[in-house]
Amino acid sequence: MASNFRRNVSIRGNQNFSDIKLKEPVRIAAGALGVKEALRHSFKEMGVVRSMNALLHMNQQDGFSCPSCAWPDPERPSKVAEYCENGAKALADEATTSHIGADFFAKHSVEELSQLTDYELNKFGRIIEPMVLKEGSVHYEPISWQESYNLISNELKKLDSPDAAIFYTSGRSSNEAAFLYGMFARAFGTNNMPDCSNMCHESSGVALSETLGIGKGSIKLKDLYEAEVVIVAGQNPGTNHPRMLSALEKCKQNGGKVISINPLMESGLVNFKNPQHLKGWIGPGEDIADIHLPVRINQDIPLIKLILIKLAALDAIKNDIFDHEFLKTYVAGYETLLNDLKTYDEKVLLSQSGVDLEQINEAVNLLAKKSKIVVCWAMGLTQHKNGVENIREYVNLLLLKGAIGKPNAGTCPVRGHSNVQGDRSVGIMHFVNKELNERIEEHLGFAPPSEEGYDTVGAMKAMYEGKAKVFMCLGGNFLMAASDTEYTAKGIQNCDLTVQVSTKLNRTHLVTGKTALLLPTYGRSEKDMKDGKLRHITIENSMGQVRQSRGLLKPASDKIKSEPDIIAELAHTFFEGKHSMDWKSLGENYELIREKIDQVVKGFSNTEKQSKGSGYYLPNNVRELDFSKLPNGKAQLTINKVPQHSLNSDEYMLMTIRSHDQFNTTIYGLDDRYRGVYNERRVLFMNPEDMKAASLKKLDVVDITSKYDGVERTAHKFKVIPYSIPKGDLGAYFPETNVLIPYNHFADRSKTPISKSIKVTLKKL
Ligand SMILES: Nc1nc2c(c(=O)[nH]1)N[C@H]1C(S)=C(S)[C@@H](COP(=O)(O)OP(=O)(O)OC[C@H]3O[C@@H](n4cnc5c(=O)[nH]c(N)nc54)[C@H](O)[C@@H]3O)O[C@H]1N2
Ligand SMILES: Nc1nc2c(c(=O)[nH]1)N[C@H]1C(S)=C(S)[C@@H](COP(=O)(O)OP(=O)(O)OC[C@H]3O[C@@H](n4cnc5c(=O)[nH]c(N)nc54)[C@H](O)[C@@H]3O)O[C@H]1N2
Ligand SMILES: [Mo]
Repeated sequence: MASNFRRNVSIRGNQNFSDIKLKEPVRIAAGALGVKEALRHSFKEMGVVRSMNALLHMNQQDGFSCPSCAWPDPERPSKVAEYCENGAKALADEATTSHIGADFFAKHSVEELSQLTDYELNKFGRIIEPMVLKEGSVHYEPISWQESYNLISNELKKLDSPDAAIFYTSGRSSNEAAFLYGMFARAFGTNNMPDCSNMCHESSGVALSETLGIGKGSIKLKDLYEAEVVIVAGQNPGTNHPRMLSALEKCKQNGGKVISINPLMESGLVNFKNPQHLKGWIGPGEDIADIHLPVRINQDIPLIKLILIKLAALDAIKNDIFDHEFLKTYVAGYETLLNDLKTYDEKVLLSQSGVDLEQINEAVNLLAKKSKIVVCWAMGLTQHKNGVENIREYVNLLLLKGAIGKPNAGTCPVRGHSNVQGDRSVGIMHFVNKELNERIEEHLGFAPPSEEGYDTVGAMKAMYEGKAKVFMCLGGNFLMAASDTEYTAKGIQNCDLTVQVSTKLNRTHLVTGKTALLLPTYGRSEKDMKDGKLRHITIENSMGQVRQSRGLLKPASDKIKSEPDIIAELAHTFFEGKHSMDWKSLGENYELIREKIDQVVKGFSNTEKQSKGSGYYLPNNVRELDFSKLPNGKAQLTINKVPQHSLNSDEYMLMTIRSHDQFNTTIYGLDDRYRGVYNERRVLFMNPEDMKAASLKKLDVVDITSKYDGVERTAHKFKVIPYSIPKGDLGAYFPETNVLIPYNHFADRSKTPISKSIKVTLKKL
């Protein structure tokens, strides 16, 4: 067939409306309703026995870790399984008994499938055998595992330079798989290892490394229980980290206070019922947030600056608000910061923040008296042009209060994917870590490349410009997760070969390179057997704790393989058995991988005893108050600019957020129960006064357009919904709105796309 053959595939799928229903937003999260909802999902997807069996073992000490978020498990073994509605949904989605293989793909072409929505694609179920989409064809067909490895090896060997290959990782992979994958990319000769964290908490990593010397959070789960104040900023735990609500509830029962900083009043922060104990099923539930500060989108810096200015004014009276002893001993930049705070006009900061002065004063009074303060945050802070600065500003608050490195205080970036933190720890990174490279050379016997590779936006650009020709993904859905969907699609289609190691069908399987491979793998809940023995993997949770995870369900098919097996067999094929690493044995025996991890990655100690039960903590310099790697050996206070938005009169600031029925690009259902939206995802949350000013009525249909550098990008057909959101701000779901995000606009230094602050205009249809 002609080599210029382009498949006629859609990046948007069907955009017809369903029959939308609206209700009042629900203020009470979780509780009995949550569990009922969870069970409804799992029974439908997996059948009764399979789901009960699985749910009972999820997050138990001898079971498997929830495949949903990275929130840690309580350290004492719980009698009742610790899981939440969305964890149960994630499990049901992975353990579904619907399967697709050769027959399915013979019947449906990629062109036809691409006309469906992401929701419909996911519903088809698990992929159960390796498939290839040959050049010039629109149907996937079966291929053997060995032929797949041969195909990838041949394409890799054809490249002019190893840097024409890209190896993406999504954060669900185990430490074992991620380690092998990262070492294979390096052994092949490239640091092109973009990962989902580039689109996620990279801003946190950069900000925390600069200020505190480690790109991870500092608290442990139990620190939350007795914190005096917990700030939850830019995060929607009721939907995305429901088990965090149990920890906040414990904190409140111990007398702690919670401040929520968010443009939206998210359910769960306002009222929470804990389904894990009886009271939650029947009682009135717990009000979690004592103070809610409805900050305007991307105006956290002016808000926090104003709080700091007010705290500094109180401190000037008796020197008893900031922790001066702590500042003297451990912190650099105090005088400079205080002088900088004097240069702002409080009135301007107040109006930029959009919050009432009274509410801010309430927060200031609370913070003034307390020092056991934890700040928790997620995407609401990281996905802005100034994402790194946002986080540094919150770190300023913690440092001034001496709320770092002591019990019940510190930083808590709440991670997304269940092992995104572990993947980075064991070597998935586009940048060069000299120490790691030295240990690789010493213990693995080869010299890793020393040039920085592509991160996510770098990878998108390289593919678009034709500089990268082989694109392999260990999990994820790169096309829909990345910004600028159209640009990303063109890039992916420029590749000669795209390879997806996946569990379920998604659009990155349909919009592909000339040749595409679909390599199906186990989910976390499935039994990984080798020679009659059950194998386990390890993962690292959001708080730096490493523990084992062991699946228990029968795998979706006997033709699928574990991720470590796939990578090891590929590497063995590629190197033809001639490499300093014995790839074949590593794939067969995870203990050997763990031995290598322990040698190469600082702090890992994966002996059976250590990683069993609740596992062990990786070293964390902040917990030890050791800032020796930072300038002058001190934690750094920083000066962060106030973001200037300069919106035109017809422009709004749009944040792209998650509904209650999705896990990133995997759409479980069409409802966003807590926000009262049913049966539709193409909706736009808008302030009622803004609607009036723009002559828009409830359920009017609009096109959303962004214009950056003279280029217009449009997301078509969204229904407007009046919602309690600051004036000038809008909210809509990702990934439908990713077409609006320009590929070349991202956070300074972390390069996280600006998914939470996109300037847009609206056009009524
Ligand atoms: N069920 C479920 N669980 C998940 C996921 C999922 O999709 N579904 N995804 C996982 C992943 S990978 C991640 S990274 C996390 C994401 O977890 P979250 O970050 O909670 O997810 P988002 O829906 O992006 O929510 C961002 C929140 O920030 C607020 N926000 C937006 N802009 C601003 C701002 O400028 N300032 C402040 N203060 N707030 C702002 C929004 O109103 C919203 O409440 O969840 C993880 N867990
Ligand atoms: N506009 C906008 N864009 C965003 C965000 C946003 O808030 N707004 N959030 C960003 C964030 S925080 C993130 S983390 C990224 C997420 O980006 P990704 O991690 O790339 O996307 P996911 O949707 O989590 O990937 C889902 C796919 O992973 C595969 N999968 C699931 N489980 C497994 C497994 O165990 N192994 C393997 N090999 N595959 C598996 C399935 O095939 C599934 O279709 O998206 C980012 N994109
Ligand atoms: Mo994420």
